[in-house]
Amino acid sequence: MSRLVVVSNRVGPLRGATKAGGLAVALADALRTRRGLWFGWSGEVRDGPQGHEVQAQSLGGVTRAVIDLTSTEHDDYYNGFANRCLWPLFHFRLDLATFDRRYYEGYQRANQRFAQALTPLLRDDDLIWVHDYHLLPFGETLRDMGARQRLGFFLHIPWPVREILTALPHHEHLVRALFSYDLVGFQTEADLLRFQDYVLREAGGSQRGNRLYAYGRSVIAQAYPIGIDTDQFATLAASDEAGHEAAKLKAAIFDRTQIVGVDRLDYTKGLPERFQAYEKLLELYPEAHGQVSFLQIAPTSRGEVQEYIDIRHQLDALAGHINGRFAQLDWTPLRYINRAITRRQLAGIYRASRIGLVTPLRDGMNLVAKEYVAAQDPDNPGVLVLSRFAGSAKQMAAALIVNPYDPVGVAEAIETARHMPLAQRRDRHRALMHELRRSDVASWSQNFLTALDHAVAAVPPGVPA
Ligand code: ADQ
Repeated sequence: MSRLVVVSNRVGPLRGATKAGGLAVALADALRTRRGLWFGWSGEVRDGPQGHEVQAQSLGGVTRAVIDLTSTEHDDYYNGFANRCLWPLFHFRLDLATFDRRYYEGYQRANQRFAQALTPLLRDDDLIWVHDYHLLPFGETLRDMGARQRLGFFLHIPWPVREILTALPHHEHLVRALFSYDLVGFQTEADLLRFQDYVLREAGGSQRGNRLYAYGRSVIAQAYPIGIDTDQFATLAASDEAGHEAAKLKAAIFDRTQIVGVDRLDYTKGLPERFQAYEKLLELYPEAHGQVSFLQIAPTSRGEVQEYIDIRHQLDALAGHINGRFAQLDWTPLRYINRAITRRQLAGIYRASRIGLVTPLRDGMNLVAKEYVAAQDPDNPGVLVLSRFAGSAKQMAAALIVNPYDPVGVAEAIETARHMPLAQRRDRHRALMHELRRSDVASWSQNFLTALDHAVAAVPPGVPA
């Protein structure tokens, strides 16, 4: 079996699996099986020559190799092009995207430095798996440096529609760079279709099965919807430790119906719209007053970026407004916690919540929706209210699917969830769990790696360019 090399902007821990999310665990598992190497940014910013050194560390046959970013790289590559340009654009938010040539050049340079640092560590028969929008050109850069190994890429966020993508001054360079990979994976069929649409219509390429031809090269493009560690998470949620967290929460809300939202504080997650839908619920259904309690957990993320500072202020104001308007001496309608919590706490809180609100405006997949379902008690499960714009909505049709831009519709769905009979809750939960077990995170990484194992790099003779 070839050695696996995973490349991602952030490198997960090799130990401490219960603290890390499902993705880090799944990648660490795949790396252990294949005695692999995980390469990327250390998470540290350091100027000066020592930041250029690769720091490597091995544990149980897996090597973790990282480099620091300089402050300029951190500003231009990470905060700049990745998070102020590609992130909003790929989430259909052209209005929030900043186009700055300096950011783009910084992005290219950082990708180059990553490739330079990784090249000496590579072996001829490695299988290289590159992750996410920070590293779109990484494969091309690596090939320019002579790499001939099989190279795969997975995009965790949505692929945008052609009309939005073409607003990016460097769109062609970035798409062309993807053709240096042997296999490109997307979260959903819809993302795949939008990618194909760009290749066929904008790049004048062609298609045969799942192989796309353009720029004189070819690549296999497929959808691989990511999952969670379903059974492991369900076990965690049923554990005594998680039960302890659930009991604490229940003591705080008495026997009110708990509604929960858990997200990174990001404008793609639809948080102001969700708060407004909750306000609408309290406006339309006065009988719900004192009967429901909404807990939103949203730790600050990318806190140096202006658009994230803005959304945080907006949420602070909305939370204050809703509580000011509806709170009673013995009832706080909305509790908003601006902090990260442990996975055990998370599992307990999901399980103690009768309604899970997952209402992003646009999301590659959204793992919170899957975790919420996996954490439920199968005998008395809660109800998931899920945005149609989350990648997970296609696989989770047994949830209550909503349009996050419609506060009345979301309020009505919450009300339906509040009164849903046990038999219906169980049926929906069973259907959702069936799918979550069928496509968990281990099968996601296995499917991708099996396809990459078999991907052929060369363009067969006589195919259209
Ligand atoms: P994210 O945008 O980060 O991921 P999501 O898929 O929901 O979104 O994953 C978030 C993870 O962080 C979950 O495992 C969740 O439990 C955890 N988390 C969130 N808030 C937390 C809190 N307050 N405390 C502790 N943990 C918290 C990107 C894409 C998604 C895609 C994933 C994986 O944007 O669409 O599903 O990658 O591919």
